[in-house]
Amino acid sequence: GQVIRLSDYRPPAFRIRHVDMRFSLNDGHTDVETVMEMERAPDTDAAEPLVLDGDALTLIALDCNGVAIGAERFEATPDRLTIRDLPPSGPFTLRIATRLTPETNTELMGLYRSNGVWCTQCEAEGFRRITYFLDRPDVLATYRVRIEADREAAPILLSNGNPGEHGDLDGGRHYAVWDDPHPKPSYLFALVAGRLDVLTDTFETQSGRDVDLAIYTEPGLADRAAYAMDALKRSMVWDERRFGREYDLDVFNIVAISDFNMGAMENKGLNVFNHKYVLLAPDTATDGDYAGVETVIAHEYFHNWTGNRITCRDWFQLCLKEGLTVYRDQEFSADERSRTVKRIGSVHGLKAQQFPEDQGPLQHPVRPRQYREINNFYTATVYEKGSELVRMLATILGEAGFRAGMDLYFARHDGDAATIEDFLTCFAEATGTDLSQFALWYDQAGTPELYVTEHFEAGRLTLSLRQSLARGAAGTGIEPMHIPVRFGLVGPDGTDLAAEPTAGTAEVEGDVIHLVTAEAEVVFSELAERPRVSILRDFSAPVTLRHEQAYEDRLVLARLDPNGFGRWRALTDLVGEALRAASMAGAGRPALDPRLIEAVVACAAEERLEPALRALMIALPGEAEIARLVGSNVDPEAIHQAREGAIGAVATAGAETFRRVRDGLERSSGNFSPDAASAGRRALSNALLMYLSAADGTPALAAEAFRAADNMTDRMAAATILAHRFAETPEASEALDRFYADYAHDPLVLDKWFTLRATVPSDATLDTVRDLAAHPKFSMANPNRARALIGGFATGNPRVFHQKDGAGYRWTAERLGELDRLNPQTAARLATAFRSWRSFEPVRQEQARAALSALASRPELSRDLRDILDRTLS
Ligand code: BAL
Ligand code: ZN
Repeated sequence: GQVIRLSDYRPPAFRIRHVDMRFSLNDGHTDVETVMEMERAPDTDAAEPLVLDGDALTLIALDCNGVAIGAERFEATPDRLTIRDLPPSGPFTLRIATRLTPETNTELMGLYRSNGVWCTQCEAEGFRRITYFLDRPDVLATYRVRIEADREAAPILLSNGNPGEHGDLDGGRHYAVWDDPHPKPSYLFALVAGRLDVLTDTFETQSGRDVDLAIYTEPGLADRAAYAMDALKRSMVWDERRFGREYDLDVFNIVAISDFNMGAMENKGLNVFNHKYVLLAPDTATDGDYAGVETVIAHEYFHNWTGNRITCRDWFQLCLKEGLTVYRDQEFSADERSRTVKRIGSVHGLKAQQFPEDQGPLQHPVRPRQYREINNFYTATVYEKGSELVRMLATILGEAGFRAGMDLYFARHDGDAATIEDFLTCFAEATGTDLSQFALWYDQAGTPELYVTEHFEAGRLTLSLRQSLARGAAGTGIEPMHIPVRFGLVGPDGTDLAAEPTAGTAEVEGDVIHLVTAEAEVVFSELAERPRVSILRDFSAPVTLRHEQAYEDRLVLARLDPNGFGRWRALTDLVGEALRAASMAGAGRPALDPRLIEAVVACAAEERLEPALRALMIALPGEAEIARLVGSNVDPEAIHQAREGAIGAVATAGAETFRRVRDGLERSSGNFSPDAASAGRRALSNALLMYLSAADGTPALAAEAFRAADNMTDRMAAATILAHRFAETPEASEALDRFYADYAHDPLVLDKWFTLRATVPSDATLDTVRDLAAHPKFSMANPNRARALIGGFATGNPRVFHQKDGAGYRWTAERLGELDRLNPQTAARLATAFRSWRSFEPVRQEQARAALSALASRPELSRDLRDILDRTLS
């Protein structure tokens, strides 16, 4: 495939001011007429032909200013339309007619049908599957869209912007017109038509404008959108209060769709969602699902300003909207729920997803410099690390400085297609800060290591900090960066000392050390006793911390660091290191230090910690996380045994405490509430249930919990314990059968059942996943179902996926080959499960290489999957 480079960026040679579209939707085909008001960009060659993007298109008609363009003046292929001899100056109108077959569009890009509903996905390059266009984000136009369809088949007709006229047509058909007054790039175009139910509400903006809100679902499901609607209204309030951003249309519509490649899409005024991120009921959705809906609803809404009003100049700037919008949704969740718990979750996700990406063959900078397939850059690096960079800006500039920079960004770039340089310039100007070194974070790939040592003598504490960055697969720079290091000096009573630095080579502002050189020191004097150093609080920079700290100090911090994040980190790092050592030592039960076990157990009972935080403190690092800590020559079987041994040890030591704490927790009694505090109690209760079941060694407790469950969180937790820890017991089979019987009609719950079965860490699971792939309810064409089975297995079952004989790899690779023929984007995404293959021991490495090579040798692979495989194998 062709490599697209940032350094080759050129502004478009033509402008499109306004787009008028007519869609005639029919069973089996859709006719599209697009009328574009265009002109040449100033200073471009008057003889330059117009080259429009297409993808699998059929041209039906083409004219300019109302006159058909002769065949000698244009050339149309499925993926390009070249037109010569257009007017050398001044405006002109181009009309293009295309005919589409959304019914056969299994890629789910462009216009397709999901359960009979017509819908679109245009980001990044799907609009070119609807009409020939300058399908690039720096071409902004206003749109007017007229949709015609059979009234029975599609009573609801939606597009971007505000509703215009609508009415009946002959033959049982009707039409609706939509006007979007805000110039937008084509990737934000959307159309939805079909039989849909709706949940409506209203919102009054801070300036007193009324907005009609609507969430559309498949028939009979609108009541499951209530929490999403609540989250939407809270998001609208939050963006006004926190960033002064008000909504700007008369309507805000959301549609929940069954077949969707992404989580959701921020199309202007018409967000289209994977129904997984809209539909909730206590009986079908877990607390994690509720939190996910809140996050995604907020994220897409926040894009209205960070993404839509200000969009990206080109796709290399993707983090400009995604990193910033993730930061905004994380802050929203932190404000709405528990800041500490939210931060731990985000950091956990960053380390699980982004760190392996940054340290493996798919490494790329937050702002990539080149790509072959942009769909493959909707990554944890662009999103999650991108968000961390915005968070560091906020830490470096302080709350007021950050807000001033954001205000300037909104004021200056509203209506623009902007770059990272534009963004950073606003913060630099608003605060008088030189951010040129900070900008390296966007261009240098990899996870910096932060080394910290301490020296204490005669009341004087010296902290020595050093940063280093290894050159990885992306081959980008390794210059020292600006690393904000939040810290605290914890006194013996568990409070922070108010110590000011008295000397050193790094600037310290409040509780932040600004490390801008390769090495620096900070000195604190006249300390009455040696404090415990709590470093990188709140994970103030996305680095790997190498802190040489006495084991005793770490145990103390795990018990009394007043910073909740610091406590969690101290404890889980100690446990992680013990599990890493035990895994590397090979077979045999690990000797977890009894004091560490005691620290874990004590957390469960610590009343002053919110239950959600206690649940996080007592959870042992997962097998994938331990594999990451081991780093090379990884043996997943040894990791599994080590972790199981540690669970057994904690369970035995803690059984009494755990039982007492669990009995004392207020349990839900029919009145389910998804609020954070209630969810936290369920999380703790279920974490304890896992340990109690392990201590008991029988499925009895979990089977009882499964029967008693009155919500999906508890039901799923019990089913997971049964399926994963007591596989092949009658209790486990009974629960799985019951679960299937109760939910076979509910696709979102059925996805959970597929994943639950695919993640059982036992030898029989390969046969299970083979059977599941042939199950009547399995569909490769539905991305959620494919992800539930293939993704669940490949990323959620390390022991069996990485089975030494390579059978797990081969099964996965074969399924990816099948999926690729239907949906390349989803296949490519799932293929990233192989990204860390070189970190495993040699036999598994060879098995993975063989499976990947066999897949890569297929001649008919998509560009998406080929790109991932080439980079993974290189
Ligand atoms: N823009 C793609 C989906 C999202 O990040 O919101
Ligand atoms: Zn986004």
